[in-house]
Amino acid sequence: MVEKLLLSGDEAVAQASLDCGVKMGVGYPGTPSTEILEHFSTLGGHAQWAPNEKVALEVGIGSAFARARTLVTMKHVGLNVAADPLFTVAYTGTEGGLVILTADDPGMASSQNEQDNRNYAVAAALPMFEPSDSQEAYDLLIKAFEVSEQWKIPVLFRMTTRVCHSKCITKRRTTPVTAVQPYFERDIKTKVMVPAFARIAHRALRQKLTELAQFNESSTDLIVEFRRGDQIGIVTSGISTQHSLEAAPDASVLQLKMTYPLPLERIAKFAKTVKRCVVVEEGDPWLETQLRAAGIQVEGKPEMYRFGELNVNRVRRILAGDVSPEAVPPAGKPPQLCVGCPHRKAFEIFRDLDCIVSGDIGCYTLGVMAPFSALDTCVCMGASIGVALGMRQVLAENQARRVISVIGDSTFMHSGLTGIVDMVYNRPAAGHVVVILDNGTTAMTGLQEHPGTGRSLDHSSAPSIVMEDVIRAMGVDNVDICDPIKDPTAFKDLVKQRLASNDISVIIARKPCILALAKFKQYENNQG
Ligand SMILES: Cc1ncc(C[n+]2csc(CCOP(=O)(O)OP(=O)(O)O)c2C)c(N)n1
Ligand code: SF4
Repeated sequence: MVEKLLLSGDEAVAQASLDCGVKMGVGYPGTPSTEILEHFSTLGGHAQWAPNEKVALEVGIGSAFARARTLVTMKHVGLNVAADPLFTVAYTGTEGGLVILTADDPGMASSQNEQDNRNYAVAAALPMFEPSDSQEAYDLLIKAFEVSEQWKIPVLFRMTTRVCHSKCITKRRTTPVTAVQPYFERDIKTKVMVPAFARIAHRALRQKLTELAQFNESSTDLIVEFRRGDQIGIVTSGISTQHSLEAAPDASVLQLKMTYPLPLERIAKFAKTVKRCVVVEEGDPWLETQLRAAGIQVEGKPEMYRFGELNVNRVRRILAGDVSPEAVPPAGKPPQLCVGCPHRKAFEIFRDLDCIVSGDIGCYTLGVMAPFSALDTCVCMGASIGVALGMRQVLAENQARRVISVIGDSTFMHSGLTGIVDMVYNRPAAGHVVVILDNGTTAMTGLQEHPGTGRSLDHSSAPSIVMEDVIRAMGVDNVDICDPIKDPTAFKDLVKQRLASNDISVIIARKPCILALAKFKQYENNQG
């Protein structure tokens, strides 16, 4: 009997990973991908958080070099962090299946940009799959592993917020998997990317892509044609498939599940069977550009639909060529730091001291909101330190002295350490002050563990990196730990004193996130 489960796209990926014998799940939290590894771990799979996405991919590459089926997960911007190993693992390939899951966030429900990671498939020359619901997420993940192993190539698996978080009935496969015992076999020419070997590998990669395009062209399950009329044809993928099927009941729809390399012959054939062929896609005009470059006559969408998510109504408007202003959704309640959040006191103090706050990404980004309005820059994870150091190097002393870096504990482990290295190495004349808001968790993405919490992904006990020890060892002049809630005056005086000196200083404001307190207690109890 086929087991049916009500699963979100993220849960379906986790279930498929378990069912197809994934030995290693590794990633870094980020909405909307976080639940995948958490669910995989709950199901009994081996899952671990890496300090950041680059390390996650590198761990994944090693595991796949050793022939283990490996899933690496991250949100879309995480792939920027992991881009360095990404481009070269395309050359080396892996013996074990390697699927790199990127969860994109069109509309920026919880992100700093809405980059379209389909561009990475072309840039890194990697095959890409795009499911449109949980069942497809389940089936395609298994397919992605099969393709990865057949061609010894990593596969990009692109999900978007709606697919990650919407639930639907998902049928589980029952075919047992034959587990491969991981082992490593030396093959220097394919695994050591010095120029002489990389030149050969690049040609081999292009050959694999030619074969994969043929595979896609001749597949029976990766291209689905919904034949419903010959006036309008829609070429689409991912969640836009669901919107298109509902928005245009008389249109024929060609759904692409493997979106790179594209099955151009099949698409060209489809386009000829309809009077008007429209590409419906969220984000960049990525598909449209590729089809046009291949000489296929398609219409795209007006520029206004490049921004935000699509929905059924917006797809109707695209098909009608409607560029009239869209109804503005009612403004929701703006997000705020929780009442009792320990970050609050720190931001009151930065505001009162008129600091130029070089901020970072986490709950504390909300220090930008009233009544604090105490965040002057926020670019990407870890940037609070580098950006502030750049300011300190060029500003006149009266302004330079006001610059302060504010970063969370998880973000510090992710990409703050190298900022400290720069602070010590390229010491600004007026020194610098970094404040780490250490609330003992990765609060913003749902209270995940990180290398400093002393717990693993499943919240069991683990070794911990003691940030103050590491920072002291790096040669920072002053490293102080304080509790801004218990003694706000002492915290304020300390910040003032450090800003006035030419020292390089780190102040760790240590106070647990109030939403995490009960969980911390529970983890302690579990560990006896
Ligand atoms: C490259 C990248 N990866 C992941 C994320 C998702 N993300 C945003 S902030 C954050 C960490 C927040 O934790 P912390 O710095 O400890 O701050 P807190 O929310 O606990 O205050 C994560 C994982 C991101 N924005 N960018
Ligand atoms: S979840 Fe925790 S860190 Fe985030 S705003 Fe609430 S109390 Fe503050």
